[in-house]
Amino acid sequence: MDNCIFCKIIAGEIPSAKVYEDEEMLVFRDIEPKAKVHLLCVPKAHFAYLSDADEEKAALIGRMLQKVGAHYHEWGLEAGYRVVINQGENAGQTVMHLHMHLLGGETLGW
Ligand code: DGP
Repeated sequence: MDNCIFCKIIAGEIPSAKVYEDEEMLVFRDIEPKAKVHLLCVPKAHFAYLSDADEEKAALIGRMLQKVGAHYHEWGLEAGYRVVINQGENAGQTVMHLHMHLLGGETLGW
């Protein structure tokens, strides 16, 4: 997708601190961390919103969550983590490529 910053990160055109990659997803450090550990988990296929998820995309999101569950202890999240998906203006979504925030590495407030 032209002009999508996460597509550029996925394509390797913009550098990122990757912690995990497989054929359908990438996990890398957020550039503006809101917690000691703040990762972004991104599907390689571009779509903007959680509400765009048809059955196929919902299954992909499920697999992404499964992979997070299999690997979080390697990423400094072993004491627990929060998953956040922002959608739209009121939630503060700034990058229109679906992503999960993984927050942890410390006790999180609300
Ligand atoms: P959201 O507000 O849910 O759309 O979060 C987008 C996040 O993406 C925000 O926490 C900052 C992060 N971000 C934006 N641009 C870049 C970038 O170029 N590299 C990395 N690593 N993170 C970025």
